[in-house]
Amino acid sequence: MRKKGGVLRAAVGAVLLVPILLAPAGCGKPKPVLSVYTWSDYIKPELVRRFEREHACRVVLDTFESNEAMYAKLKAGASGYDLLMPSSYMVSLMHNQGLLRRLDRSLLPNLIHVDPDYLEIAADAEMDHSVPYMITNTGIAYLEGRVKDVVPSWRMFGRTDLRGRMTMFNDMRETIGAALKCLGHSINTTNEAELAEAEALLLEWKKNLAKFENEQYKIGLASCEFLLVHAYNGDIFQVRKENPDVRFFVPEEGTIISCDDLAIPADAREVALAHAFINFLHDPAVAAENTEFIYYLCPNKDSYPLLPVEIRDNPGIFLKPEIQAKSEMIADIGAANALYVKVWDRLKSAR
Ligand code: N2P
Repeated sequence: MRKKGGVLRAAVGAVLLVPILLAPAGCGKPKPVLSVYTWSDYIKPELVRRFEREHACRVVLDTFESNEAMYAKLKAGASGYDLLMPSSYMVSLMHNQGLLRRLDRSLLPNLIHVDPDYLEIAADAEMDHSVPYMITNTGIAYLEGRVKDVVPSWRMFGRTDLRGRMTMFNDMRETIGAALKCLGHSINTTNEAELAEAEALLLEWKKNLAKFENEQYKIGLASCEFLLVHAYNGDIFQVRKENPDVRFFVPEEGTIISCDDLAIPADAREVALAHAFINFLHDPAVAAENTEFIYYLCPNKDSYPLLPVEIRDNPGIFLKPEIQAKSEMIADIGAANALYVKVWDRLKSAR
């Protein structure tokens, strides 16, 4: 129960607090805050600090674990973000719903460095409402000293001897996509028979999995709790720094390639600062430094010559042409998305 006078004390407290909260840390005007909603471990921290110094601002990073989780949070009313990093298929969906702001190209001179080869296949080739940030792909990571007879295939998730020590993504399109690829189908299929085949395969694999999840697998693999995991390429090259026994391959059946884009939500407040951040990230020297740190590829053509040879020669980052030919990007499949949701819901609740 509230004590008598509690409301008054709270009001007086609030009055006293307001000047403290509004007061800048030093003197002068409070710094503007750029609020970025992104994936974890997805930008070199020193670059964020550099941008803050150069633009006399603060950058606050909030993270999401999947495109669907990000979208659900925004749809539930989360506002206050100035910059988002969804994958291209989610950008298309959000753009079609009027959730993104058209970019002001006069504030983005560095876009001349964006790789034209990538733009040829990009959903937003004109960079009207999004700019490509990083190209990623998924694959399988494992501990070389602990997993024998590795074959470079998605079928590794069928290995009963690894039961309870493997994880797959808690990500509908990635995980159903892995099973579809394993079966030789498109990751964007809307054919119900193909989806049913993928569901049956995933039900088998699920018996061998410790869980579906997107973050703990990194530390779980580094600490040997998990022996084999469905993984993002860059995350794993970051983990390898901690445990050199970690190996990564892109399955021979092909994989999912994603491009995560930089996009400004329609209700952003720090619009100029968001443009400045996009422009900063496409400075070739910044793009190369970022890629060298996070091991994801920024599609910035003038940054490629600045990359160290171990990145340029890494087949987990620059895919071999034969694997690339079998790989696909997730597309926005419109109403057919409901078919995937049904498969996913059944799979998640199955015992
Ligand atoms: C970073 C994962 C980013 C890849 N942790 C998502 N496309």
